Amino acid sequence: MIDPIQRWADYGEKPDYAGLLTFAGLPYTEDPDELIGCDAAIVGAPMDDLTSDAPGARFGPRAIRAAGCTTGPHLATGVDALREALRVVDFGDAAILPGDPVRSHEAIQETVATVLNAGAVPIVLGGDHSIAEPNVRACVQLHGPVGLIHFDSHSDTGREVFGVEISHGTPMYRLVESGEIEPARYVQIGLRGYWPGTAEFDWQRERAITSFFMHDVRARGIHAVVGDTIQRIGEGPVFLSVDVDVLDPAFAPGTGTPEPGGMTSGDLLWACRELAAGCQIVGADVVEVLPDRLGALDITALTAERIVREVLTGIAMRRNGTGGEHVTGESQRGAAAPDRVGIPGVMKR
Ligand SMILES: [Mn+2]
Repeated sequence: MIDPIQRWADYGEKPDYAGLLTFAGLPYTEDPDELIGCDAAIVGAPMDDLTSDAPGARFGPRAIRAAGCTTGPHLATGVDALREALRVVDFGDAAILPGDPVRSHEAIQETVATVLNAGAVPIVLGGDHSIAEPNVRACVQLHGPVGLIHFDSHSDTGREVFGVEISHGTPMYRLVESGEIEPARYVQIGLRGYWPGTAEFDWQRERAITSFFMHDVRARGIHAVVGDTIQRIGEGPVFLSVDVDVLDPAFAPGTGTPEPGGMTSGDLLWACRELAAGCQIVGADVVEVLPDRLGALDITALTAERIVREVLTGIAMRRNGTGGEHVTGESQRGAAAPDRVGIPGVMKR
């Protein structure tokens, strides 16, 4: 295990641009034995062979890591998920093979399964959205059929895309048809634009899959939509899949199939934390980041990095009993922060 912060131990954090490139400066290992005792592990899945539109998501994991900063308590909740509340490591990238999506999916599934078998929650950085299939499959091997919370501007429930059955537009269809995702515990948030069509939505309706379209989010507000989602998911294991194209391209231009009229970063970050605090998340992925530069100037990768942090913060809140706003019934604003106001040295940024 290498802890990139070790050389800066006197300061408790390292400069973001220096040292080994890991997610949020987390300790790095490729040894499965060192996953024992971890609560969560970051896995990169740098493949984009199955995109139907712009390629480049293979560069996502590296860009998300580069967009990170070292950790400290979250200002809204007071939780330091990455270094205090949870034990989290960066488990590196799955051994994907360029041009061989089948064997790449096998490698992703195997790497995610290694994390799960050690008792840790896998957080997977994509990659095109086809990687949700091996990610969910690995979770199902351990937990049985799971629910799915799916942020996306597209449903990804095509039977095929351009006649191709294994694609970034089909993973959710395949996982429902195989019985691995429970359709009654499958909630989509943020759908908009012009795809898919009637056939796909008829198929979804027959299976009682829940769709909160972007116009629902706009009309009802994200707070109500997240509350309904927590109710639909209920008890039991659930996978969280975040396609960054759910965000408006103004917030996340670096993605393969951008669709105007989407969510704000603020709403998505809060929703990810709240859902992780309110549901039993057994695995998560953040996909379709097509970086256009390395480092924190890439706003899509930067937001993807923060999405992972919010998920981990929510998982920490669920475990320590703090819950989210839907559990406690009160807004977080002012709930966690006041006793830390004015304490020198708590936050350096
Ligand atoms: Mn998608």
